[in-house]
Formats: sequence, C-alpha cells, structure tokens
Amino acid sequence: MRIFYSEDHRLHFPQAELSGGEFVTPFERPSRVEYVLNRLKERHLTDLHVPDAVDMAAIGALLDPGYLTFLQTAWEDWKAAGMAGEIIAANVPARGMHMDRIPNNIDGKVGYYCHASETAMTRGTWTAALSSVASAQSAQRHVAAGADSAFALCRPPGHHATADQYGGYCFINNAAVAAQMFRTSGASRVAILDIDFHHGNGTQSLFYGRDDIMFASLHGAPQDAYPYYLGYADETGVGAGEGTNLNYPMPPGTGYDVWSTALDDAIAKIKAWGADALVLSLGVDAYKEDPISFFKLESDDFTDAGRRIGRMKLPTVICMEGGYAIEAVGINTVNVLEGFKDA
Ligand code: Q9C
Ligand code: ZN
Repeated sequence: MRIFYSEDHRLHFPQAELSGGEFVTPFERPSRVEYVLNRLKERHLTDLHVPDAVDMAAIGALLDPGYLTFLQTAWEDWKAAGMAGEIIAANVPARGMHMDRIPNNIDGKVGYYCHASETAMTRGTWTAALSSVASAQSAQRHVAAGADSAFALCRPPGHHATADQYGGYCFINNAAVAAQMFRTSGASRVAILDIDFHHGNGTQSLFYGRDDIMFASLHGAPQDAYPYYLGYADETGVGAGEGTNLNYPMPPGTGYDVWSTALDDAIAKIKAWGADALVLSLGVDAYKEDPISFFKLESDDFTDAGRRIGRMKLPTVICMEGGYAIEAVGINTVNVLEGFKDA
C-alpha cells in the first residue's frame, strides 16, 4: 500500500490548547506522526511517497474561497494587528447575532471562521494544512489510476473542518476533498466512512444535501462528546441528500461488540447504496486509553475493523484523522491498514 506523507506537518505546532480552562500542550501534536511512521517501518510498510503539489482548484471546488484566503492570510493579519500570541478565537457569532456579516477586524474574522476555540493557529498552519490535503489528493490520484488503496498520513486532520470553519484540530477537510475528487475522476457514488471517535461534523455538513456522496460516522454521542452540536442519529440528509447521511452515536463505555455492530450496519448500507469508491476517515481515538475519548476498543479490534472494511473491496483512500494515546497511535493505525490489506 502506497503511503503519502509530508514533513511539512511539523510547521503546525501551536504551543497551547485551551482544555479544561487551562492551556496545555496540544493533544494533536507532531509526534503522533512519528509513532505512525515508526510502526509502519516495523511492519515493513515502507512504500512512502512525498505528495505532489497541492491542487488548489480541487479544494476551491468544495470550500469557501473567503475561508481559504482567511487561512492563508490570518497569521500575517494577526501579527499586523499587534497580537502577541497564537491565533485563538475568543468570540463567535452566537444565537441571535449576524451569521453572514464578516468583520474586518482580524479578531472578529477569526471567530467568524472558527467553531471551537481549543484549536490554535500559528505561523505554519496554512502550509501544514496544505501539505496534509496534498497527501489526500495524491492518494486519491493513485487510487483513481488503478491502485486498490492508498494511505494519506494526513496531519493536521480534517473531518471537523467545514466549507468555512476550522476547529477540532482541523483546517481543511482532507477526506472530503478526496471524495469530491473521486467524483471528478469518474466515480458516480462515493462513500465516506468515518471511524474517528468524534463525529465528522465538517464532512457531514459538506455533503448533507447531496445524493452522490454518502457519509457514515461512528462516534461518541453528541450529548456527551465533542462536537456536541451535531451527530445525532436523526440527521439523515436533506433534499436530494435525504437518506445518504448515517450517524451512529454511541454512549460512554461502548466496546467493540456494539461498535462493530454499528460498523457492519454502515458497511452493509454503503454496499447496498452502490458506492464505487470509498474514503476512510481513520481516527484511532476509539481506543480504550485515548485521553480525550470514551470508547473501549482494544488494539486487536482495529485489525478486525480494518478487515471488515477491506472486505468491501472498494477502491479506497484512507485519510488519517485523530488518535491521541500517542504510544498506541502507530500500532492501532497500522493494525487497521494490515487488517484492510489481509481482508
Ligand atoms: N480537552 C479529532 O479527533 N475537544 N479532533 C478536545 C480536550 C476537541 C478532536 C477536548 C477534540 C477534537 C480530529
Ligand atoms: Zn477524533
């Protein structure tokens, strides 16, 4: 399996994440990737490739141009305004306020384009986010050209990012861009399966009204887990997209029995719908030791999950999302890839 990966992810490493009322070292940190790379090497998965140059047009086809300009210029504007620290949203347009008027002031702009203030931006965030989506794009092109699968070792992750908002450690929705590129390269029906612990609110929102891209997500129930305000089971799509959004929210303490039943249901529905390509949003934060999540998957369960997904026998792009029990992130991620390959 070809693996796409860029060192430029290192350029995104804010000093701080707002967590529990204090600033901590971000859970989403560069060393996560080191653990995955080391484990890939241990398991002789060494077909590593630097991604091709980013295809901005393919990103612009899906995301808001004003948002992309904002991401590109935010650091410069923030510094020009005399801000001493990293970019952190301190205000957002809340209930009863204008949702569609973009402030000129950078502090106002940041809140307009952000939905969760735990996520800081720093000097290299834009370059890192572009390198991450470039890996997803190269993986998609490789699969569209005939490979069974490819792994994009994306960092920063993407599934919480919408057309015009960052948050949840995500800036550009890598999996969504890959799915849209599958449509452009000839697939009629593309499914995105999201097994990250957190609901993929960004991916859901991007395709909610569309019948050509199905989204299925297994995640911590929004009553109990970030992103809190989306991810309920009754969110099934709208208009033409009705029936092509599948949410499997699950409560604290959920283990592999219940989780794998949801996975099998999602897989059966994707197959029945007739997907001809798959994008897997691969977070491994459903692991029992994850510091910010509450499912109880064991490392071996990830191998089994990979096998079940591999049995779909669909051309598949696998995009890295979350996973914060850093010592185990490599093992769990590679377990999914190995299960997938051996299916
Ligand atoms: N005190 C992904 O897994 N909330 N994003 C963190 C920590 C945000 C997770 C709370 C979690 C975002 C890609
Ligand atoms: Zn997650």
